[in-house]
Amino acid sequence: IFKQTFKYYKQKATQPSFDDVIDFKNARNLDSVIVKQVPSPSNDLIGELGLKYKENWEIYELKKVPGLFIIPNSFTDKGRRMWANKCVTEYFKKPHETNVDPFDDNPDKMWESSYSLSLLKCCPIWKLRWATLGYHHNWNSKQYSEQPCSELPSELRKTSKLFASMIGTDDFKAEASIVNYYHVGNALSPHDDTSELYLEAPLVSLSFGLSAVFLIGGTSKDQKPEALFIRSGDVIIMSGASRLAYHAVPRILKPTSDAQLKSSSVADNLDLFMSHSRLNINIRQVHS
Ligand SMILES: O=C(O)CCC(=O)C(=O)O
Repeated sequence: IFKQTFKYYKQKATQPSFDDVIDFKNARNLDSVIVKQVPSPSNDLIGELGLKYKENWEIYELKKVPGLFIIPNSFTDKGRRMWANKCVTEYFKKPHETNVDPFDDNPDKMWESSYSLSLLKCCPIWKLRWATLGYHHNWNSKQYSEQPCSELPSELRKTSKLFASMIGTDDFKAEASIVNYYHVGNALSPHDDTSELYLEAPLVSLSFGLSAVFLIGGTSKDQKPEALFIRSGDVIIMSGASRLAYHAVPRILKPTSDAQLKSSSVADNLDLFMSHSRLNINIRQVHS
């Protein structure tokens, strides 16, 4: 039944109905969630990590998927730019691993002549699908490297620790991160995350750029998943029972306005890229 729902939201022939999708921005289907408030982090940390100043932070938990928390709209515009910029200028470079390693000898080639959307689509940056930081996850063997391939950047460590502490996990150790790069038409098939050797720790996931439909069910594919919109700046935490739940990203939503700006600088290139892409950074603890 998970696969059916996945196919429904992934379909290209007709646009699926989003009536049942939990939507925090437009306050739809929020009877499926429980909300609680947690105190705001320190101002220093908020500034450094590009987070929003809020008196209290609201955390939502899915009633049907206990342990799945969403903290919507957590980053400022400047913060989102900072994170997006790191994904497309730093996180794919050696010693981190990516699916486009041949370009690592000259990472600046990633952006070569990307001054319009059609040119951008020819750039190596458009072919980037994933980067792994810290312990490298081998996609075929589904095992982590014995030693970390790179140091996990401090902003990833601090952000994941902060969000883990919001759900009461104060000893989270950020050891591995996967950055997923998506464009309209891409999807991530139903899967569970069980490669980590310690599965009690939560997984913290940050999203930037285009919105997506995210599905999360239970430990069996026979369980009907819940569908929710994930938007730029939303944070998801998978903990407890939901940590082992099947999940998927069937659909990346098209840009609302057709951003076709002509770019002449690196900053404009980032805007062009981000208005046609979704970035997901998830941070994991591998060992106990
Ligand atoms: O892109 C997402 O929001 C989910 C990513 C994910 O499930 C994964 O990397 O295992």
